Amino acid sequence: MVHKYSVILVTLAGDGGNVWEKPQEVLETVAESGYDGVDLDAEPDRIDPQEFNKVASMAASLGLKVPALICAWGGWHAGEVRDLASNDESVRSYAVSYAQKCIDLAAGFDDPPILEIAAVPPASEYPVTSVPRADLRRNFAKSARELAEYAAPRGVGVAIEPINRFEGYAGFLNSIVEAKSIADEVGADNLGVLADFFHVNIEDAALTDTLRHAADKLMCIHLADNNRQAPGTGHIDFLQVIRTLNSMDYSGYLSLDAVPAKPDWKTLVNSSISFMKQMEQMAALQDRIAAAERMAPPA
Ligand SMILES: [Mn+2]
Repeated sequence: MVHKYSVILVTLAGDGGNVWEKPQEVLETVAESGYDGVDLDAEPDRIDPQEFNKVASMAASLGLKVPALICAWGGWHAGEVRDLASNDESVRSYAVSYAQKCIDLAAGFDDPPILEIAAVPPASEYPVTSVPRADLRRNFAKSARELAEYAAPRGVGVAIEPINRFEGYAGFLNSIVEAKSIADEVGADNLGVLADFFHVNIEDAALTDTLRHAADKLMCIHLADNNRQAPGTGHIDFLQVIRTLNSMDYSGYLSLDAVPAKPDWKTLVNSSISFMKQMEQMAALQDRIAAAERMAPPA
């Protein structure tokens, strides 16, 4: 099965691949490497709409879709407090209003991208958050419901990305199991989960079991090896990952989310998709070998 791949462009920005500075070079590199899309930053108040539209149309002219918009959550990603799980209602509703503007941005596309949401505190409280986890869950579920309701008539999907305990709330919404239970509880058709292999590798059980558990709620994948570097450079079994996604008929994107971009952004972009395409070929080869072995030998 042939899967669809994208690159989260903000992951390249700190290592010489800033799409807002050199859109042509970045987008051409991604397109020529064989990707199907690019995930753009969701910063409607910070990125000039003209600049955003220029990059989006340049991507389209190179045959690249925009499957997802990437929000920034938490103090150090966002430079301001955007906390969908906050006990402070004014903080929570500020985060919801930011996400609503991002949904409006998504709705402007012919084929609207998915929006990624997460629970990230203003500052890490590892190893255990001081806010009661039941409060965090209630607050986040409320935000997720509000956003799913806002997004539905605009044709936008919302995907909950669990974040590992060191970056997110330590003890809350670190796992796919918890994200899926919130998506199930809210019960909106346009609300699902996003599996980032770096976070999943830290917090969940076996990766392939986790993908199967997410099942039809799995909207998007963030692609990296366990070391958050190019797939194939760590110890995740990507052949099994591909076999699992094939067995699920997964039709979403795998968006490269390896940070920082090492050894350099172009090598990361190039080598990641060539490795994944080789895994797809090996999975197909396994199937062909099995098919050949089921056939009766020639008389
Ligand atoms: Mn991610």
